[in-house]
Amino acid sequence: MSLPTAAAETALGRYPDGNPNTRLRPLVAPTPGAENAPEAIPDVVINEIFFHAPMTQAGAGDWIELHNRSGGSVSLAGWSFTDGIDFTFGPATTIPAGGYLVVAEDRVELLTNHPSLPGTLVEGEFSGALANGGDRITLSRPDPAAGGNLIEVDTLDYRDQTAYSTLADGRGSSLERRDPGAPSHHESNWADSDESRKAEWTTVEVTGTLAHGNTTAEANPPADVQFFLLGEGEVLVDAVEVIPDGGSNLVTNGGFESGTSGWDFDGSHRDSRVEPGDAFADSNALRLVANRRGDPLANRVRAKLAANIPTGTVATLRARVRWLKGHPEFDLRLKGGWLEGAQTLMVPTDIGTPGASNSRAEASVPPDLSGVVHRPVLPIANLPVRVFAAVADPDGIAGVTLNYRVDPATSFTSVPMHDDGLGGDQLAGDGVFTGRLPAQGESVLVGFYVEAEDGNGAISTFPPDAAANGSECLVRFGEPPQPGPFGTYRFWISEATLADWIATPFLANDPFPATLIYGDQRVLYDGGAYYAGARDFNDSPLGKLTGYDLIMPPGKKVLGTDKLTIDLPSAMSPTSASS
Ligand SMILES: [Ca+2]
Ligand SMILES: [Ca+2]
Ligand SMILES: [Ca+2]
Ligand SMILES: [Ca+2]
Repeated sequence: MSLPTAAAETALGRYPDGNPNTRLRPLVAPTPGAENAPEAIPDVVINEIFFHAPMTQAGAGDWIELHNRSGGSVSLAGWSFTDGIDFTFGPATTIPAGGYLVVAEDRVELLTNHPSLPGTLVEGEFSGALANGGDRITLSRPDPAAGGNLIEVDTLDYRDQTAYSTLADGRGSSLERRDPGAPSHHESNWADSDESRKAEWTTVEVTGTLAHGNTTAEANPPADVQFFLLGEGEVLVDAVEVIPDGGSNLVTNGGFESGTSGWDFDGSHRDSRVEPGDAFADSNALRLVANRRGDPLANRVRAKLAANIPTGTVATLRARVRWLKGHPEFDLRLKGGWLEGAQTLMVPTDIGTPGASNSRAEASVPPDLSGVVHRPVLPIANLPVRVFAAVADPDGIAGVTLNYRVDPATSFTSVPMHDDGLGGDQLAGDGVFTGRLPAQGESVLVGFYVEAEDGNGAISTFPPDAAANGSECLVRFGEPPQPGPFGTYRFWISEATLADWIATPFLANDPFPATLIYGDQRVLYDGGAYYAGARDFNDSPLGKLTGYDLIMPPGKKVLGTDKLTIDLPSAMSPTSASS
C-alpha cells in the first residue's frame, strides 16, 4: 500500500468507510472512532489533460490544465508535479478565483493551435511526457508546517480507455473533468471533450478511368457507390455524387433529402442515420456511425447507381464530409474497386478547452458506479445470485436499484440494493451496495443493470449506456465450472441478440453485445463477440462448431489483450480442411 504524503493537520482515510476500492486520501475532517467524513476535494484540481494527439497532429505536445474552483486566488509558488511530468511553478504564479492555468510541453505549439488562448494562462515547458497508455499525475505543494516538504494536492490516475472515455486516446479529444467538485479518482468524472462543432466540411473527390476492378459478374460493370470509415468514429456525409464524364449524377438520393431511401448501412456502419440540420446542402445529412473499422465487403454504406457505368470510361466520385469524432480516414469507391479514393478528413487543431471551462462540465455529476459484479460468477440453478456495486457521490446517495429481467421478457423488475451489512451485504456503510437476483432454473438467462441516484436527483447506470442503448449485464444460471487445467472462456448473449446475429451477414465485424467469463471468477459485462475470421461456413451460433473473437469492454483486458480469439484446434478446423 502506498500512502500519499499529506499535510500534518489532515486526516487520511477511506470514504466511504472501509471501501476496498479506494486508496487512503485526505478527508474533510478527522473522525476517530466515527464514520469517516467525505474526502476533501482540493481548491486547485487537475481539470483537463491532452495526453495522446490524433494521427493528424502526430507528435503534438501534451498539456495539463489546472482549475481553481475556490472563491479566492491561490498562489502556486513552489508547487510541482511529482508524478507524470517534471515541472515546478515560479514564485509569482497564481490562479485567480474560478481561473485556469495550462502547463505545456510545447508552449508555442499550444498557443499556435489555440489562437484564442491568452499566453498569460500558459506555463511551461515541462519535461517528461504523459504516457499514451495511461499514467499517474500528481500535483504537490510545499507544506510550511512540515518544513517545506511537498505534500499531495491532487492525483489523477488516468487510463487510455474507460467505459466513459475512448476518444482522448489519440482519436481527437482531450480528457476533461466533468465536475471539479467531484473526486479525480471517480472514473465517471472524466469524459472525452466534445469536438463535433469545430471541423469544416472536407470535399472527398477522385476522378479517373474505371480500371483494374473486380471482373466477376456481380461487380462488373460497377453498380454501387460505397463509403466507410477506416476506424471507429462519426462523420457527416452529404452531396454524394457519381458523375460519368459528360454525364449527370447517378446517385438518386445523394443529398439524403429523401431520408435513407436507396441507402443500406451494413455491419459496423449499421447505426448510421439521416439527420436534419448541419447539412452541407439543403436540410439533411447522413450521420455516418462506424462502431469499428469499415471495409468494402460487409461494413459500409452503399447505394445502387441509377445506371451502370461502362468500365474503361472516366468518372468522378465526390462527397462532402465533416469530421465529428474518432478516426479521420474516409474511403469512397465504386463496387469492385473500379475507382476509389481514400482521404484523411480535416480534424480541428484546437482540440480541447485549454484555459477555459470544459465542454463536458456539469454542476453536479451523478454517482460514480464501479466494481459491479455478480457472485457466484457461474451461478448454481435454483439459488439466488448477489450483485455488488461500489457507489460514491459527494452529494450523497439517495438510492441504488437493481433492475433485472428474465430473458426473453423485456420488462424489468426493480429491487433496492442495500449497504446495511444485512442480507448478504458484507460491510455496512462501506459504499458497496448489495442486491439479490432471485433463483432461476437451469439455463435461464437474466439481464440486469444497476441504477444509482444522488442527493440532487442525478441518476447514473451501469452499464453506462443502459438507458440510451439498452446495454445490460447477463447472468446464466446452472453453468458448472469445467474441471481440469485448461482455461475456460464463455460468452452469454440474449435471445434478441441471437436473432439479430442469425439475421446479420457473416462477414460483419460489429460485435454483438455479450457478457464474457474467464474461468469461474472473472466477468466482463458489456463486451462483444462475433465469428473469428471471414468464413462462409458459419451459419449461426447454434449451428456448426466455429471460432469466435471476444471483444473486451473499453479499458479491460484478459490475458493482456483486448481481443481474444477462441478457435478450434487446426485438425478440427473446417478452414484448414477446405484450403
Ligand atoms: Ca443534404
Ligand atoms: Ca478546459
Ligand atoms: Ca452528484
Ligand atoms: Ca456494503
